[in-house]
Formats: sequence, C-alpha cells, structure tokens
Amino acid sequence: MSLSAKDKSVVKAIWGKISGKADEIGTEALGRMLTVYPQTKTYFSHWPDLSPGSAPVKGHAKKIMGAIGEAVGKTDDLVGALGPLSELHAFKLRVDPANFKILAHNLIVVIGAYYPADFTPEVQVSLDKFFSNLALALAEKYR
Ligand code: HNI
Repeated sequence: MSLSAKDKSVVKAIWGKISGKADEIGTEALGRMLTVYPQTKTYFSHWPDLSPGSAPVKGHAKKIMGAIGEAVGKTDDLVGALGPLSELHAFKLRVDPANFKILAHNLIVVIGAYYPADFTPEVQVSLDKFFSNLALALAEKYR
C-alpha cells in the first residue's frame, strides 16, 4: 500500500521528534531483534559481542538509523533511494528479506515504548505503512 500525503507528514513529524534519540532507539530495537528473534543472530556471527547494547550493536544501529533517516526524507522514491542498500543486502550480505519486517516491528515497538503519548493509532498505522514500504524497497533487488 503506498503512502498517502498524510502518512508521509505523520512519519516525518514523528521522526523529527525521535531523531535526537535515534541511536538509542536503534540500539534498543536491534538488541530486541537479536533477543526476541534469535534466528537473526546468524547474520552477525562475526561480531565479537551480540548482546543488547554491545559496541557492535550500537555501531550498527547508528548505520541503520542513518539509512532510515535518509529514507524518511525520500518517501516519494523509496525504491530509488534504497536501491544500493537493497543490492548490498541481496547479493553481498544475503539477508532473507523476511528479516526487514522483523526489524521494522522491533523499531515500532521501541518507538511506542519511548513515546507513548505520541504513539497514537494514527501514528502507528503510518509508521507501519512506511516500514512496509521500506522493507519492500529493500527487497526490490532480490528478484
Ligand atoms: Ni542491514 C549492513 C541498513 C535491516 C543485516 N545494513 C547494513 C548497513 C546499512 C544497513 C546502512 C551498512 C552498509 C555499509 O556498511 O555499507 N539494514 C539496513 C536497513 C535495514 C536493515 C535500513 C532495515 C530497516 N540488515 C537488516 C536486517 C538484517 C541486516 C533485518 C539481518 C537480520 N545489515 C545486515 C548485515 C550487515 C548490514 C549482516 C553488515 C554488518 C556488518 O557489520 O558486517
């Protein structure tokens, strides 16, 4: 489902609000993903420490949140904006795209936990649509 003008503005607004804590939120979400969905750990077996809040988890969270922040600024062309990252995940990293939805779910959970007052059903649905589109765009180069 494509993003409406309203979804785009809701996502930009909530991202603007959370951006000051983006690294912390990303670290928490990545840590939860690795804990709650331990099958995701297989991709990071080369890291010295996969526990929540470890240095590699923090560093990787920063990269992921940076890429998502850029995508928030390019909601009109997520496929174009995420093309190179899709290529990387498809052919070099060989990440099963089902995992994009798992990370998105964890990010939404953490945003809700950090900003309960802002996390209205309206915000949740727009974030959900945004992350679905982002996951689709990241999966684009797989076929
Ligand atoms: Ni992902 C590397 C962005 C989901 C496994 N990933 C990156 C990098 C970015 C990135 C940016 C760094 C690229 C570089 O160094 O050039 N990843 C994203 C985004 C999402 C995502 C925006 C979804 C929202 N990646 C996932 C998921 C997994 C994943 C769900 C696996 C479960 N990514 C990786 C792995 C690497 C990676 C593995 C390489 C990490 C490393 O340290 O070697």
